[in-house]
Amino acid sequence: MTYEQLAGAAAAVAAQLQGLERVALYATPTIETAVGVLGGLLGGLTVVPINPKSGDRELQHIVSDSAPEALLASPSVELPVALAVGKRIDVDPAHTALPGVAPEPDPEQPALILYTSGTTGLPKGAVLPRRAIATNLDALADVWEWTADDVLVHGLPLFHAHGLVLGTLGPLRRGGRLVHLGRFSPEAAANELAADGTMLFGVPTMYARLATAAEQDRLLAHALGEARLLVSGSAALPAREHRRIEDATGQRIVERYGLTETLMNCSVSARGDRRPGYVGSPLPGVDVRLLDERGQILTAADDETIGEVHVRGPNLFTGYLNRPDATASSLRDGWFRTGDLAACAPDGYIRIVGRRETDLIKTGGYKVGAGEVEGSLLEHALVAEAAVAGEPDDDLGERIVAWIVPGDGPRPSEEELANHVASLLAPHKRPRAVRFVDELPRNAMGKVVKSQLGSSR
Ligand code: MCA
Ligand code: AMP
Repeated sequence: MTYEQLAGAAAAVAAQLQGLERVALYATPTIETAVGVLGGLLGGLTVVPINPKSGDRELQHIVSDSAPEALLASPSVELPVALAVGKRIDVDPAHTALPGVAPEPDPEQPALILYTSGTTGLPKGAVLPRRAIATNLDALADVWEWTADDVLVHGLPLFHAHGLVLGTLGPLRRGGRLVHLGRFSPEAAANELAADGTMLFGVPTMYARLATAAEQDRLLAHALGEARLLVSGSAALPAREHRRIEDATGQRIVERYGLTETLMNCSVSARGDRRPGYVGSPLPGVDVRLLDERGQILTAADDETIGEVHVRGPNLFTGYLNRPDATASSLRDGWFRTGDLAACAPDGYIRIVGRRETDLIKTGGYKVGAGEVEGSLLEHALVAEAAVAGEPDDDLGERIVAWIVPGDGPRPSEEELANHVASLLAPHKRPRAVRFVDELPRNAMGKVVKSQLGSSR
């Protein structure tokens, strides 16, 4: 779509949303999602993007928690029953209305509510105000020298910050172009970069697959090598993949670090030193500090002393929807506690080394709470006890593994349990391996000791 067509189609959506405050968006990887989110934001509403592959439990939770007054969806999609939100509004890119010049709402007004997993329970809705999105995109433009001349290429899902905020609102804020692949594949990404793409956004799993493809295909490697910027984020990019991409393409990946709640905190700049394992320096306007176990601010920038990353700045969310408890424990005196552990190098570069919570798993760049997967496994009639943890995986970074004590009756198959989770939650939350055990290792309090799961039988 041209900017003129997009403005007309978004105005048509905004016109249908008049008088509403909060709208859900069935965020398929299609142009309708871009038009829908833009229409909502143009109309001054809060948009709640929904993973179209969500299972029933997630849909019920998101709908009851965020209480949207309407749902934006492409006219061609058949919606799941659990998404029976009052009013359905079709997003048709061919519709057009005269773009109005509504005044920009208050910068503190919520623009997006993005659902993100925690260690226990169902995902929490992070409320992102307009100023967080605007300032963060401008800070990224600054460090990446991102302009209207850039053509961004990616195949990220459009219901998370990476694909939607950075990957969709990002190019629009610059007045540049976006080519969404619909579905990621190394070949599709390389074809677009070989055409006129200048930047690629991806999660480490995508770069691992690109590295394998580039090692086998010189033309594909050349296309990656010619890009202005290859940017990785959402999970740690292993140094190995960084080097494989460099060896095959001559191009070094730029890594950046963020969270749904904070958007982007740190990045290597376009002209910066692209060292494997480092996510660069804090973005302009963003304060980052590391705290040790006693809560003392670390002063050593020795690249060795490890502390928890705390972040402050205009990029922060305002809190979790309907969860004052969770907001209060993560956001104190303007600082957000990320739960990530890092060291700081003498030149200010941050190196993320791990996470405080072992119950959070990053798989393919998706954050998944172990508790959420355990809860859905326990809903299966043939499961007596369940424990879930992440294990290293060359492709996904971490894979979800479930330890199951079967109940009375036949033992369920691995596939049956994976499908069960995939139907209640989203398919990316399904266990990739299931291990049946007689009992789970527990401490004196009865709590499962996850570090001993590997040795349980
Ligand atoms: C497989 N499938 C199933 C089942 N098994 N469907 C139903 N039931 C099952 N049992 C389907 C899947 O839905 C998928 O469909 C296809 O089969 C392949 O599944 P899978 O192997 O899981 O997918 P994949 O090919 O491994 O996906 C890898 C990926 C993906 C493309 C890298 O993980 C991905 O898109 N990751 C991006 C995550 C992301 O954007 N995170 C940002 C969070 P289909 O292929 O059609 O889906 S924001 C964030 O982290 C912060 C802010 C930041 O810093 O960015
Ligand atoms: P999410 O909750 O899905 O927004 O995921 C945020 C988490 O992704 C952060 O807390 C980090 O653990 C992880 N993350 C994002 N980018 C990076 C990165 N470049 N390196 C390491 N971890 C990252």
